Amino acid sequence: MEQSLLYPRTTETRRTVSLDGMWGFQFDPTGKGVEEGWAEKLPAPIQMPVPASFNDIFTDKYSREYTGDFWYSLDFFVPGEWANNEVMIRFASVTHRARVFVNGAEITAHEGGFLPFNAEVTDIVRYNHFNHIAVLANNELSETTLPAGKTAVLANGTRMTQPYFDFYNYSGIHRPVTLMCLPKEHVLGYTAVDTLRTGGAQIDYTVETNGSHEVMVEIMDAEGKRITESTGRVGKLFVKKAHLWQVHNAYLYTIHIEIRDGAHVIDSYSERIGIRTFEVKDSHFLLNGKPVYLKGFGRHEDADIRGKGLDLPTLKRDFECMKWIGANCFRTSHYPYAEEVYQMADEEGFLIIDEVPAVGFMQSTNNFLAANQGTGKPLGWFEKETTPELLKNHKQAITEMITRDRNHPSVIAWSLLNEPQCTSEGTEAYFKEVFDLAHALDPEKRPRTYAIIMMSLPNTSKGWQFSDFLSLNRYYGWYVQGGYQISDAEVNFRKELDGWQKIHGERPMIFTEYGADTNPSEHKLPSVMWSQEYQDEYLDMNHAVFDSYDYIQGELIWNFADFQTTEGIMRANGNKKGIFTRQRQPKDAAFHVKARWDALPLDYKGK
Ligand code: GCB
Repeated sequence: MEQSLLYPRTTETRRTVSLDGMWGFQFDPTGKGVEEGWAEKLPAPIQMPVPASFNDIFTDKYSREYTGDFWYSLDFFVPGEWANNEVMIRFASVTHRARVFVNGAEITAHEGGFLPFNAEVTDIVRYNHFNHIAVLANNELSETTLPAGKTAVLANGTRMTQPYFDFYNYSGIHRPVTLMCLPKEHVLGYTAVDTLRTGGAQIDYTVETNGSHEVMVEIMDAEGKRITESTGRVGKLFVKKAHLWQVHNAYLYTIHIEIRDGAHVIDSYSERIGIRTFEVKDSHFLLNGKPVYLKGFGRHEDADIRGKGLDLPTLKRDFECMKWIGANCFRTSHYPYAEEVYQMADEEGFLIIDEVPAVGFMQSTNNFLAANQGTGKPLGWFEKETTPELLKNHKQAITEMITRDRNHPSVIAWSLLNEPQCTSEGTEAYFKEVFDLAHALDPEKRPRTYAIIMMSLPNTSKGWQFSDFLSLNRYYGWYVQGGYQISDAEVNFRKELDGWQKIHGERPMIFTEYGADTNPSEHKLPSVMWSQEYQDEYLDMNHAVFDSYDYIQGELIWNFADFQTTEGIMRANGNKKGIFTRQRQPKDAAFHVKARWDALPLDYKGK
């Protein structure tokens, strides 16, 4: 049976209690916790907020950079009236892996730091009593983890994370923890696929339950009025004169699912859904059959103090900034984000390219600067002894991401890797497996893509044929021929695009990254790299290039906001390519980009 990844909701038949708040916390550098009984009682715990990354809470460097095992613990109460139901504890994410113990017994384990999992505790908890939960988490990276990296050991014996990617390895319980009580027979999941028909929309649905009682499905309009219903685990619903979900005009219906025994409701679950279609056709993206040009950003879950911990005020501010600047799309670079992000995008009418944490798939200390990429020299990332294990973890992450996110109208595409090394022989076999899996798992068959690294060209990259649309990360005028050489950068950029133009076929192309590091306090006339003036010039050059190729159908700037990275000579306390600062205030370029995006029609280059 698949693990239910439904969002936790209280309904007529379901109860939820938030376990967010202050938990006990302790590092376990020698990994002796299990043996020494820490699952029952943590020695000298300090307090740690959940959800949050632990890193930037600390004032000492050892704790901030800590790499290895660490524990969280909490006493929680289970109501007596919940006996005879199914009781679960749901973690929306623990980075990067977790083992969960309740009242001393190990209940479950989960690999991967950006997707949810449940610990079923029905037979372990004491009802009408306090119970004890302990989570043994670990934040180490390897070449089989998503994301990939390694752990170095300093001469003094301290472990240190070395990510193969360009964001800080924030760690902890990053998203909400929920205690849930479900009826023993309950809904595990559902799918709903829309087709536009004369006079309305058809919704083909499936419902999965863990029992055999009858299933009923209803659709309610935004006022809560029931407009259509059906019975059965598989069926069709028809919504007359359907109010379609559109960019920045997001009409939402509610799907209501019940398991019934005659008049008795065994389980009920409701969720807001949008009716829309999305497809790639003739080098265009079509939303409800009409062309859309994608404008927006690659983003990160990243903010002061809380790191990658879910923070609703920051999230809301991000959407306000994205609306203000005229964006309509973002990529969840480089991992699936908190479920609340997708819910907000559903409500606000934003388009999401949903990315699995397959980043750092390259032998390089920072994947943004892989000097030998594109030379045709085999690097062999997909031919290692460890590749089968990596593929297994990759497939698990894809399965969980698509199962979790498949019903969001905002999710228009799956990004299955970011900047993998893709010039060697094993690339095609590996890519085929992950691209086929995404297609098989998604009843809507959303288009699939991956972000192609700089210098990886049509004749050297072996993976691009698998993509339904092409996504390029390009830094002409920044990593390549920056500053006074920008005119040469433009020439070479156009040369590359002329090459892709010959072979892209029906596939549209978008830029999933382009950007220039910019210090928000730097003004310079004439411009120099890192000044606000140069960020504008860099964007102008890139936009002029995009505007001259019809098959380019989208521009996602890197990055929405400045974000934290590992320290080093390439980064001045983080990556500064944000159009907004880390505190979500505009750099000069924000006004520049707003002027362009406000003027571009939604169906730009649609004819
Ligand atoms: C990239 C990576 C992204 C980096 C970015 C940069 O190609 O995909 O994670 O942050 O470049 O700024 O170098």
